[in-house]
Amino acid sequence: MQLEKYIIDEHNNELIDKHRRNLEQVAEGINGLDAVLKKLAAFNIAIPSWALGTGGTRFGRFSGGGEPRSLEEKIEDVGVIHALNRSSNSISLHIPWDIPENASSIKALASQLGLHFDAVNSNTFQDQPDQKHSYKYGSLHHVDKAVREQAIQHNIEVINYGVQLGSKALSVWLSDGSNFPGQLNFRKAFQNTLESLQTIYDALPDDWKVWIEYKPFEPNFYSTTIGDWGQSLLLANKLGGKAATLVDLGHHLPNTNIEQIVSLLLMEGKLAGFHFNDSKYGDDDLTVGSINPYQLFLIFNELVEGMDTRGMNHSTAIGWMIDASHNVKDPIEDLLQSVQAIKIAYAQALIVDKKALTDAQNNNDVALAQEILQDAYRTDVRPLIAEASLRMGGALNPISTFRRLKVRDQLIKERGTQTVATGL
Ligand code: AOS
Ligand code: ZN
Ligand code: ZN
Ligand code: ZN
Repeated sequence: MQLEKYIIDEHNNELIDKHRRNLEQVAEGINGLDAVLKKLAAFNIAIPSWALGTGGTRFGRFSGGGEPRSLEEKIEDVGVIHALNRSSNSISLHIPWDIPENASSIKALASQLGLHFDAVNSNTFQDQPDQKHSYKYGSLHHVDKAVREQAIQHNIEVINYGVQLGSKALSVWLSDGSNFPGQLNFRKAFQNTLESLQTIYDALPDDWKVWIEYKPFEPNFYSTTIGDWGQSLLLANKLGGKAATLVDLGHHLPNTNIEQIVSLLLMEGKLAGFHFNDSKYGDDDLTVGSINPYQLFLIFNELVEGMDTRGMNHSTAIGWMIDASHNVKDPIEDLLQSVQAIKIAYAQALIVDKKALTDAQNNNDVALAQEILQDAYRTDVRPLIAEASLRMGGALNPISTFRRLKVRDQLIKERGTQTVATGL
């Protein structure tokens, strides 16, 4: 299924008068409005292929109907999202949940929908039916070299798929760790991981990156071999310039100051990018901005300040991805909400009065510094997001348009009600 632009325009026409009034109101208080709108229009966030089915919690799968049954249909769904919000022009594949067997036709389908392929993800946290060695006790860190070799080969295979599709990065998330004290020699586990990653690193094409994700716990509950940003950064520094640290927002212990981590990784040139989501307890993978939108804003505030200081292009310098999904929402609506939340936080960060904030910091005027940040955070920037979308040919209100056009009903008609997509 493909959404035609004229159908989106029709719905926009019903909303346009109200939109113009709202925009006028907020525009008044914003310096350099046009520059802000241009940045918002250029901003895109990759959609994870595994979020398009109603997977969500790992403990049960409940079909919502009309879910993608193949990689082609996942790409079509991202096409729908992108047609609506004009901010989701890429998809991130997870191998072997996705097998791009016929790369050239997959690539052609994507580019016909204005999409390209973001980072490819490897999977050495599950055993596949045909594999020789088990990952029960880990993969790249495993005590047995044969298991490490198998996991290395899988990562190289993922790179090869990615090359055919035009991806430029490999994301590695390891579930490697231990459940009980004494189970592992931490140092040897780390060294094995480094050695394995080095072999994968050496197989990267010149213009590729490897992004190293960290996570404090789950599925292992005593130690994780790449457990925090320090361990990821240590690996990335040892590997070299093509390696960097990927920050998944849900991969922190409660109340961790993620914005500070982001600021320092950026300073070091080692921030690979993000897996955006939100959480209340752990790696909940909830819709971005659903629990703590202020934290998201504070992260974007560091990003904008840090990127501007380093002269980085906001939209292309790092990887912007979502890693969220749940089974009580329509996955497309859920992803549309996540992208909107990210764009709202980004817009709020763009309108922070940077000069005034720097002055307040230099004068130790703590109250004023807070006022400046919260002034931006409490601005309703939604008309700016809507305007940027409109200018790019998208919907003023992507979710209402999705509902209005009864997209899910059409997908159910096409694909049926009992569809459970592959993935976690
Ligand atoms: C797992 O917790 C990580 O967030 C990974 O990014 C993983 O590959 C992804 O969530 C798919 O399960
Ligand atoms: Zn993740
Ligand atoms: Zn995760
Ligand atoms: Zn997560």
